[in-house]
Amino acid sequence: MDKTQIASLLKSCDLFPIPQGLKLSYGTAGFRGDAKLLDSTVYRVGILSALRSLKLGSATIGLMITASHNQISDNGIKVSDPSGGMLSQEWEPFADQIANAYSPGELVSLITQFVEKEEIPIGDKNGAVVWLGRDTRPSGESLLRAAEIGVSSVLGSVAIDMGILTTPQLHWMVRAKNKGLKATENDYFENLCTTFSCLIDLIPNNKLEVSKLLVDGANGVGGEKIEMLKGSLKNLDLEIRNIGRDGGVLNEGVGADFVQKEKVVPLGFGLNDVGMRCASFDGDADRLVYFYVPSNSDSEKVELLDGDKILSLFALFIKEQLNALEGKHSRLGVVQTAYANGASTDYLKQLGLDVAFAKTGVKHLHEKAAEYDIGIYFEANGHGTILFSESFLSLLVAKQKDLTQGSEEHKAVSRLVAVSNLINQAVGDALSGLLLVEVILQHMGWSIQKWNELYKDLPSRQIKVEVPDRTAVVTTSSETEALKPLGIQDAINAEIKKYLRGRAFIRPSGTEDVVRVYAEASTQEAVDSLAKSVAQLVKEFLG
Ligand code: G16
Repeated sequence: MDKTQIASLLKSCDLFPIPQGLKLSYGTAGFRGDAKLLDSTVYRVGILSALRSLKLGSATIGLMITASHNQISDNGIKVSDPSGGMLSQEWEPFADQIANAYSPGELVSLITQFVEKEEIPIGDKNGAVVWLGRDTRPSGESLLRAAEIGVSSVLGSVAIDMGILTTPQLHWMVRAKNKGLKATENDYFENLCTTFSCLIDLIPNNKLEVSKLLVDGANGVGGEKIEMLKGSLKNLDLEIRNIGRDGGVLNEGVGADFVQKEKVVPLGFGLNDVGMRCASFDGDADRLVYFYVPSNSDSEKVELLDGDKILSLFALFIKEQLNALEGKHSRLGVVQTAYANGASTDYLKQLGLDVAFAKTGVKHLHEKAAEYDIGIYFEANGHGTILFSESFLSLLVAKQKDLTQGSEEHKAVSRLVAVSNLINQAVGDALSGLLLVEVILQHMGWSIQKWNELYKDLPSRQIKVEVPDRTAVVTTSSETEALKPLGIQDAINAEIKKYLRGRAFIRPSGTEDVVRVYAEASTQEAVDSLAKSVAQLVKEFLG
């Protein structure tokens, strides 16, 4: 790096001193924490994004300011690689190092070493390009400015503010841009409408009365965006609540994380909505869950259709289309995490599917799903999508041209091609996921209740435990057993043994300052008791 570049970094770095005592690590989906403490981190990730772009031939990189499901006072940062997927995990240690470099000298020295090691063509005539997006958090705007300064401190780089977006919109746009496709927000919406309409037209005997879908927007960006899309969607009657306009607070008593963890109605929903099909987004609209208030309900409890059930619905539909294809045997696989309900895994296996497991975090599931011709991945919390390999997609497109229009095989191929265009190929996307669920339900002629009957969830419970240092919990790579603190796993095993179909594990969250406890057992009473005793063990060993 030449002197001018070093001077530029030193100058901008002075604007963003690291708060005393702050120690952050690149977590499940980037850096996250109290927004007031994040200026220096976001500025540094701005620098990293510019370097990443330069390393990859000035390809466009995405930088999203969001803390997704976390409380409104938090914020964070997610980085999209040129493919639209998450930042390559190989760069995470560098992200950790620079985020925690206290002095400007240390920061510049780390960057200099990294630039040399990675042979990053800094100072070349083609500069870096970074697209910035943010969710609706009030802290987003000033953090975005810090990111811009970070990007611009790498000389010749351009930071473009794309405005308020959902995380999956930014990932989609970055992917499209780097593929040389139309990549504006309008293009994103237009693509959703066209492909949704195409799938609706392919529904056999499409004379169904379409019932209203109620959407909980988590008082965040997703509600706003689906409201914009609403008028352009044919065959879909939407009512959107929790858009964040009537004093509702982001993720507070609303949203996918709340509904999935608590299994109760979000604010704005209640006994008047008994039996209605409802969907819930999270704060940056990359997660989706469905729910309904059961008819026998006299409480706030809901019937939850989580990521596992969405995965099962998608798998069933894709499998049905693949079965209609002659010739090549395709590799369809599904990917889950340790949080997947045991009953969903049993169901998927009964369907004859290849079920793989990955660690928590879409970056891990995405990688695994990309190994198949069609890989469907979902976390129970509602984060997931369907990936089509380039080679399999080319084969489908060629088939679509060759086959006789109107034949059953042609329709099946056309549905698969349309799904590959509708569903976000970059990352889990609540908007495109919702549209696909709606098409499939109409295709099957199913109500939400009928969909729910695919299998019955084993009773489960998740608890968050606050401890002084969550990093004291170290798990095996599958995350199902704790290696540290020593002795805790034996104690957990002893508890599990007491329960029929008992299963439980602990892991440190990579987005919140808590240890997560997950438990399953044959009855709700049993699982509540198992989760409680495991949480107690966490407190005893780490408290
Ligand atoms: C992020 C990740 C998800 C992960 C979730 C919870 O979601 O993208 O893959 O499941 O965090 O992670 P953890 O259990 O480590 O806190 P989001 O929607 O918050 O960005």
